[in-house]
Amino acid sequence: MYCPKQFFAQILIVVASLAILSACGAESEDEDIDDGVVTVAIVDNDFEPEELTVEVGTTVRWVNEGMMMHTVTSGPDATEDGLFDSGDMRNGDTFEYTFDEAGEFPYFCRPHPMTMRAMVIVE
Ligand SMILES: [Cu+2]
Repeated sequence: MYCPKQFFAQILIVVASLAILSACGAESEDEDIDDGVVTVAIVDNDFEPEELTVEVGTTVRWVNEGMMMHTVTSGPDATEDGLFDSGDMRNGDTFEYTFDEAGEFPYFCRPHPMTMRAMVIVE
């Protein structure tokens, strides 16, 4: 027998399930690798991961997840070499750089040069 109330309840369940599924889908966009872009997290006070190996042509995206201000500044031994510099990054800010040549690319954070040093290795 056709029961409109039951039919309506089933529609509600389907709609609710779709809403839950799409919410999960949105969360999973924050993966480490997304469209060939590799993400490095900046926290207080560290780069995660500190050493990252990527292929030539990869874009690395740094995301400041910390509450303090940080920078992504290229150079060995916390000495700027001028290849890249994010400028001041506050919580939620991002910076991207595409590595078009193989090599080792050390970088650091200008406000925290003693503790925040990391490296991108491009192969
Ligand atoms: Cu810092």
